[in-house]
Amino acid sequence: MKTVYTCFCTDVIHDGHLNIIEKAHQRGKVIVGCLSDEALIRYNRFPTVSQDERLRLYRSIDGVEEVVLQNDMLYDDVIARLRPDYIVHGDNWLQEPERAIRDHVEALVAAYGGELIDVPYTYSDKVRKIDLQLREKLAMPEYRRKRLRQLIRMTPVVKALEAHSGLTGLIVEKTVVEHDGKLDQFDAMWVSSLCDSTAKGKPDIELVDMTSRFRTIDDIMEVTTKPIIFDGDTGGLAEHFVYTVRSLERMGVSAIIIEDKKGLKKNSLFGTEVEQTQATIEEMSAKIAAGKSAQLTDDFMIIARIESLILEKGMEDALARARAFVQAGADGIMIHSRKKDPAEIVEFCDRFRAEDGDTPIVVVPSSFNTITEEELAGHGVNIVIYANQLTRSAFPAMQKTAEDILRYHRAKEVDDRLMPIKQIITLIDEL
Ligand code: SPV
Ligand code: MG
Repeated sequence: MKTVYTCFCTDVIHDGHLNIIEKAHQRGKVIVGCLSDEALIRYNRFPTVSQDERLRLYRSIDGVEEVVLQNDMLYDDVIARLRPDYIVHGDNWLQEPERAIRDHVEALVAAYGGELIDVPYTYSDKVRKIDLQLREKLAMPEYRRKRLRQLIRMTPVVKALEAHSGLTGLIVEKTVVEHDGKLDQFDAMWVSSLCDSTAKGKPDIELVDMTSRFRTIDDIMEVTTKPIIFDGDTGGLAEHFVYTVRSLERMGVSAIIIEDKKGLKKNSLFGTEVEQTQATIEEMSAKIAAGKSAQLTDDFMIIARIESLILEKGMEDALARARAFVQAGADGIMIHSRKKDPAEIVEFCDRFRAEDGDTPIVVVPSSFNTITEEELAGHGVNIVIYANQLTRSAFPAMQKTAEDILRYHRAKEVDDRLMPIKQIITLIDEL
């Protein structure tokens, strides 16, 4: 009896999957692989049901002999173990970026005389609708809100990129790349105060009010499903902060990060070049505690951001604050630095982790940008935020275009570096 292997990464079985099982069954004994959560979130979209539920679901399909867990999006381990005569997959993976995975699998099976079969993908209204329903489910506040905590458990490091509009939200949502044969994508969005303010042409001094910041979140939420980490600046007065927490929680935001500063907040990357006042441990702890007692779900996170290294108050001060803020109820600690050398961040993370193995650590490597996500994770970091890179890449490109149109009195000279009109009008999916 021949063996046929297919790997699923779906939460719902539709006609397309049944067709694949049928085609597989015609050739022999069907073994279905269930892509693990950790691999799935890089390869495809976030699961709406647990790994165990997916295993159970696949086992219940008629014609499936065995279900195994596939821990990597590359099939090396599973193929070495099972040596299936055939591997069957929908032909949608002939397209980029999945094509790299497909070609890798083809080479693996060819090496021992196996065969890869690309089954025509089932494009039907029913399949399209199921796909849309899954997407909508992920966008619902109750699913989106808890997703950050789920991600922290599922993946060694959660990767967030800034978004300040529907369009930048879509970039975070949809960008998938193939690198070294594997696919990768961002996990979450960071609604940066710097980029939200900059997009509105305003300074990053808590001038853009909460109503306006919520409007930005709403624009992003309308077109995305990934979880949102909100940059809450100082959080304002504790009496106001509790309302912010409730609003964000209701909207489906996963976390707010508040920094231990008071008075006129300036952007941290100014460091000590401008006057900035750090809140006392007691003031910040009281705000965290007020926020925690206002929140209604277990999903939402209040993360305390420590500015001691930015304000040159020293490592001991940073660590003392971390301890106190966790004690006050903080669900995570963000440690910030504007040094190019990551040494002080690494030292903080190592020392904090030595005494606290659980509390998530968040870092924003804008200045210390040579250290990799993997290295940061090795020092106990759970969330890496790329806080402003989309804004900083878009602005010079737009400015150069404006200058060149003025210079040449026409737009021909800039056309080569523009997205084609045809592409921009089809960039946004319509329902
Ligand atoms: C932001 O993105 O607004 C931040 C991070 O707060 S930083 O600009 O590095 O202070
Ligand atoms: Mg900010």
